[in-house]
Amino acid sequence: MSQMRGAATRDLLAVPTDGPATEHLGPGATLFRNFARAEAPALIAAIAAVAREAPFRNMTTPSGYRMSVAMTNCGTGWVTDRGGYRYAAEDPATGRNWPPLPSPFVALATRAAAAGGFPGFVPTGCLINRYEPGTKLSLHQDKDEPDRAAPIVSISLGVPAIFLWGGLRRADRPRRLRLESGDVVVWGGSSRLVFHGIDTLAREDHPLTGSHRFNLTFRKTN
Ligand code: MD3
Ligand code: FE
Repeated sequence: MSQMRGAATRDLLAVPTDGPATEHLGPGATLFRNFARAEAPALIAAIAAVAREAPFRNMTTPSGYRMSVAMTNCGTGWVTDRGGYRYAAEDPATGRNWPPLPSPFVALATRAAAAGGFPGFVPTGCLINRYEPGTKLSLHQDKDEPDRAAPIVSISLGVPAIFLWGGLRRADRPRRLRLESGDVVVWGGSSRLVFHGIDTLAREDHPLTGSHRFNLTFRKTN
């Protein structure tokens, strides 16, 4: 860090890393710590802009449960309700298209995917998850994308969380992995269908997001 920066900026960039910058997690799965750290404030501003057009909401699972994680989308959006899971161009809450995917973030996701061994990844949608203290995401597989050869690129922002990273069977005991603001994970290949989730979010304060954690998942939805 030889550049001159203001103290506030330096505090946001110079952060604890309790592990190598790049960690191979499994076949096709790579964690890039702090990969999106510099872009985090812009990503959070973009999330706020999306949420003004397409507010966060707690969707309902096909079996009727209200998800504790609040969600919105840009690009093609992931939706769940009593009718099932699907990707849709329109936000069912407003009947309007989801806001467009900001092109700098498409470029970031493409760059991360290439670093993870998936050159040419062009996401068409981004699901935005918002966690508050006490919320969690139960173990699940992401199976709603038709092109399983395409990876999913995930960016964590704000309060750290424990990612639960299981196997190809629901019963496989998950590993626990701490994901911090700016961390990027690329999930592809034979890791694409692993069961995964997020443990109950602790009550913590983060300088960029307060008590919230956000997660962006960039996906090829067609
Ligand atoms: C591994 N989100 O939106 S991101 C999801 O932090 C989701 O909000 C979590 O699981 C979150 O579906 C985890 C990491 C992630 C995302 C998608 C995956 C890991 C994945 C798809 C396949 C395998
Ligand atoms: Fe998932």
